Amino acid sequence: MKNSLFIKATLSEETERPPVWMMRQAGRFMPEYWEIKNKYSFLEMCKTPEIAADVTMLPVDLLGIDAAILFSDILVTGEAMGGKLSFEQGVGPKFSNPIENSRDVDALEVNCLDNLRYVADAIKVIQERLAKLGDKQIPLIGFAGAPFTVMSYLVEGGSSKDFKKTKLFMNNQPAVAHKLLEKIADVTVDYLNMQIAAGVNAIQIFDSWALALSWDDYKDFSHYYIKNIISRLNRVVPVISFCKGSSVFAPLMAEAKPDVVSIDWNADIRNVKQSLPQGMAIQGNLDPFVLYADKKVIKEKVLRIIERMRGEKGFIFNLGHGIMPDIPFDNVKYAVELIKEFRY
Ligand code: 1CP
Repeated sequence: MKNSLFIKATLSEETERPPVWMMRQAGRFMPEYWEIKNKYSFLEMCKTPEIAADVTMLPVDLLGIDAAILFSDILVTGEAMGGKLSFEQGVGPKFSNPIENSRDVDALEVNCLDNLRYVADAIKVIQERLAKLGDKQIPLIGFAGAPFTVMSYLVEGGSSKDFKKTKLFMNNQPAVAHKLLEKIADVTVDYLNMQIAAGVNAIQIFDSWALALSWDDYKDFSHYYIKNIISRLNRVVPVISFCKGSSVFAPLMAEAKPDVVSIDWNADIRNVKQSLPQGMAIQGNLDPFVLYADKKVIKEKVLRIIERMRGEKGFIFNLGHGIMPDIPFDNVKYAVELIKEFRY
C-alpha cells in the first residue's frame, strides 16, 4: 500500500493531489445499492461476506474513490454485546431492549468477538477483490463507533434528536454510564484489533453525536474512552478519529493521538490542521448538502477547500458527515472526478 495516495496522506507524506473518499459512500444514494438491498435485510447484507464485499466494492468501481470502507454498521458491537438490533425501512436502527440501569449493563457480554467473526470474513473477501485491481492499491478502511455514540443508541433504543435519555443516564447514573462505556471500549479494542489482524489498511472511529455534549462531558464520557481505545490498538495501520463537534473538540481529539483527525464542516480546515501536532493529518470537510447543488456550486466549494489546503501535507478530502440517501449520484461522481483531476 506504499503507493496509495490515501496511505501517504495519513502519513503526512506529499501527494500530487488530495486523496478522496466519502463517508457513507457505500450506501443508499446508489441505484446499484438498492438492487442488492431489495433482496436482503441490512443485517443480512452485513453478515454475508460476499454481499458485504459486493457493496463495499460499489463506490470503488462506480465512483473511482481512493479508499474503500467496509460495509457494516457502528451498531454491530452493541448487537454482539446483547443488544437486540434491527434496521427498519424509514425508521433506522432500533434496539428493542434499551439499557436503563446497572443490571442491564451487567447483562452485556464483553467477550463477544465470536459474534463478530463475520466482519473478519468479509474483510478477507474484500481484500481478495481489491487485490484484483492490481496497481491501483485501494486501501480498505475498517471502523467502529466511539463508545459515547454507541451508548446513545443502546440507551435511547435508536436514533435521537436531543439525546435526552442518554444525558439523564449520564447525569443521574454516572457510575453506571461509565461501566457501560468501559465495556463498549473493551469490545471496541478487541473488535478493531480483529479487523486489523484480518487485513484492513486503516481504522476510523466514528463519534457522530459528540456534538451533543458539553466540553466537560465530552472529555469524561467520550474523549477518555477514545484515547483509551487508541492507546490499546495494534498501531500497524493508521487510525482516523472522526467526530461531529470537531470545531470545538479538535484539541482533545488530537490529544488522543490518532494519525488523522476527521472534522465536520464548521471550521476552516487549514486553521484546524495548523493547530494539530506536527505530522498529524486531517480529513474533511465539505458540507454534504453542497452535493445537492448545481455543478457550478459544487465545483466552487470543492476547489475552495482544496485550495485552502495548498502547501499542507497530510490532507484527505472527505465530507464533514455522511452522504444523504437522496443526493444525486451524478453530483457525487462529479465531485470525485474534480478532486482526482486536480494537481497542486
Ligand atoms: O459507506 C458506507 O455506507 C459504509 C458503511 C456504514 C458506516 C461507516 C454504514 C452503513 N453505517 C456506517 C456508520 C454509522 N452508522 C454511523 C457513523 C457515521 C455517520 O454518522 O454517518 C452511524 C451514526 C450509524 C447509525 C446508523 N445506521 C444510521 C443513522 C441513524 C441516525 O441515528 O441518524 C443508519 C440509517 C444506519 C443504517 C445503515 N448503516 C449503513 C447503511 C447503508 C444504512 C442504511 C440501511 C438501509 O439501507 O436501510
